[in-house]
Amino acid sequence: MTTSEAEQRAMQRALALAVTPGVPLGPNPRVGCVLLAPDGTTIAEGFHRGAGTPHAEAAALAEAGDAARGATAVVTLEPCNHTGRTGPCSEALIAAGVVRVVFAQPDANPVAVGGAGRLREAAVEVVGGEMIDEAQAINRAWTFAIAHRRPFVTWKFATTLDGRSAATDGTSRWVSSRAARLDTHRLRGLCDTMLVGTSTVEVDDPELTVRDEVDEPVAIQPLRAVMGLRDLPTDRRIFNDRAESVHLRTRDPEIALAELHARDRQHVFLEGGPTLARAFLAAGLVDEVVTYVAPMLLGSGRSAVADLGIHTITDALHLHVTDVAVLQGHGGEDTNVRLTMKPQKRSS
Ligand code: AOF
Ligand code: ZN
Repeated sequence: MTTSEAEQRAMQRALALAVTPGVPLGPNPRVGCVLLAPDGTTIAEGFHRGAGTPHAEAAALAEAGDAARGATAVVTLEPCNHTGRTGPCSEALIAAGVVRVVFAQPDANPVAVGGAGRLREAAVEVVGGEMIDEAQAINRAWTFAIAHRRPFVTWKFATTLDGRSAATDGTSRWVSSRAARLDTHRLRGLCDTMLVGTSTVEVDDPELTVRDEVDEPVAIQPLRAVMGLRDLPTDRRIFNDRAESVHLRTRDPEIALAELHARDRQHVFLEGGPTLARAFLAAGLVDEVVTYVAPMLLGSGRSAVADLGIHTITDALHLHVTDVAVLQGHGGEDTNVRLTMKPQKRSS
């Protein structure tokens, strides 16, 4: 079944509504909805404002009132079919007299699944998959976490030109420039979990909060998770009251991610040291790598990742570059480069 030009325009609008600034990045998906009259004009719009608030469809229906009868609902995610924090949107659309639903991304969430089927049962016309790529990109981590039953993992590190993340005396401030550090905070803010190992907490004592240009913590902070078996002193900065923190008593990346998934976490920002990085890489649990390269040489010192047991070049772990950004230095600081990469899955 095809969609009309008015429906395609409405989907563009619904995608824009979904990413309205201020809407939290999780744990719920960001969703937009536009209700169209039979002549293609807009009756009402809605978007989801975060867990516990009405779904996008419900928000649009509330605005439309009786005008929803005979309407087409254009929505970025397949309407849900469950009673969770709110009621099922499939039933709300049927009750309101909506006759046609165009959605982008199917909902694979096991608790919500089945909306399209329920609507069809009630003789509502349903078209799925319209602008699906754009819709999935909006909720990349949410979509990934449902498909893989674990959070998406971004491993971030800063390095010198010769692949060192700290000098031999352990000092690592300041490998990257201020512009690169600010950029890191922006990326931290796009995740819902910061993850490091116990040794990073012992040695570097990072606060792991997201801070703005004037070094003030932003309003919504990711969970700060530390993994490892060792006990930690409670006076470490990671345990201060500026954000939530949790100690995951395991060294196993898979178990750590399972625990975070159980807490509804969908995007982990891995900022641990070389040992933790190796554990995640060896387990095939790194989905994205973000690297800040500083024009600096050390010649010795700690590598960004511990020994991967690779002894010949043909065994190298390859990454595919998806983005390159130049972070211009200010006030005498040099330019840094940010590489975003995807690890290539190994056949063996
Ligand atoms: C949303 N907003 O606009 C739509 C959602 O936490 P609950 O009980 O409200 O349910 C969340 C699930 O509902 C979500 O994971 C997704 O599968 C479905 N649709 N959720 O938060 C929306 N349309
Ligand atoms: Zn819903």
